Amino acid sequence: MKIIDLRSDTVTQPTPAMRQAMAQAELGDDVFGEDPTVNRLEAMAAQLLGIEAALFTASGTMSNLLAVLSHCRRGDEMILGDQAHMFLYEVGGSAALAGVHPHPIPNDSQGRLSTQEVEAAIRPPNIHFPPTGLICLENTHNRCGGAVLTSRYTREIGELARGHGIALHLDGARLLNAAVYLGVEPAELTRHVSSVSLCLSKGLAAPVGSVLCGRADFIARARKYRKMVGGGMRQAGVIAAAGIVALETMVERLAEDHAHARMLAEGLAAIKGLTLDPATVQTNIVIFEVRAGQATELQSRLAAAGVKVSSLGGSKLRAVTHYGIERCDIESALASIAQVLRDWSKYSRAIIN
Ligand code: TLP
Repeated sequence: MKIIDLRSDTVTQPTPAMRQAMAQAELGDDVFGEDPTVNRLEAMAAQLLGIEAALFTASGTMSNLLAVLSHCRRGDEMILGDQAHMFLYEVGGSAALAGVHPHPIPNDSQGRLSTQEVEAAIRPPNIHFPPTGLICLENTHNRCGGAVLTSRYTREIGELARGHGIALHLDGARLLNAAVYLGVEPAELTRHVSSVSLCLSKGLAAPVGSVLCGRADFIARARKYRKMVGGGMRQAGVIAAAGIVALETMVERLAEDHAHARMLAEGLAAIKGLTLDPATVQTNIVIFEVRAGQATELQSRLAAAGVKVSSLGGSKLRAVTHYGIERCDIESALASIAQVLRDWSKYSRAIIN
């Protein structure tokens, strides 16, 4: 049985060109700033995002943590969405390691924060309050089904942050999906932020890594913090080489993942027992619902039928399209999912009767 793995775009395998580039990469000690391949990747990422400097890190989680450490002081507060990856899925690192208190406000279904609510959450000077050190956005928004933030919206929050002298960090793990969806240069989406983290190991298919981009002084601080958290990686060019190939060759093809996600969403919406609105699917993430409390049960039934998805708990499941998933995989996943739901409803009827 062929397994169709839609749990995440993190499961992608490196391309043959990446493996070749990794084997041939010129290397040096990156802690001394002497790895030419890492230096080249950092320069490419900074240029792509129109930002002064970049730092290669082990993961998206590490980039986001370094951003918090470098923008804030211990005891500061950061405003972010209640559905943000940085709030929900990064092991509370901002609180545990940076000493920064999260101040979550609601994300709307498009992954946005309301400007009024952000403004209201900014702390005025008061002996009782932690100072607001950072505001965070996420583009595309993972928990909000891969929703895209536009450059206009990012500018709105950027201007608000700047007006209050507060840094704005963008978790851009899938920023290039947003740029491809909108048909804009990635730099359009980063013009109004102070820093951005971009993952190389999701839809871009590199095996490891993320880049954190920002002003040179910010990146110098982040570099020091990266060493502190054990992220100084020595001959890291061996993995950065795959990141270079990712940026050079894997961006345009994200459109295929988006088309596959749309096709998957339309198919899922037609299956009895599942609900979602396919029109809301913009990029490569599809969130769909089953009856309340049954997501985990459905996830294991689907896995047994060779289709792996993630359960988000309660009624929600997530499927992510990526490099390695073809149109025929979507067709066969849909056929298996429909069969699993038919069998499950027969079985439930049998139990009830
Ligand atoms: N997301 C993973 C899981 O952690 C949930 C996934 O499968 O989607 N920002 C965003 C928006 C992310 O989606 C992720 C990973 C990260 C940051 C963290 O990246 P890594 O896994 O490289 O630490």
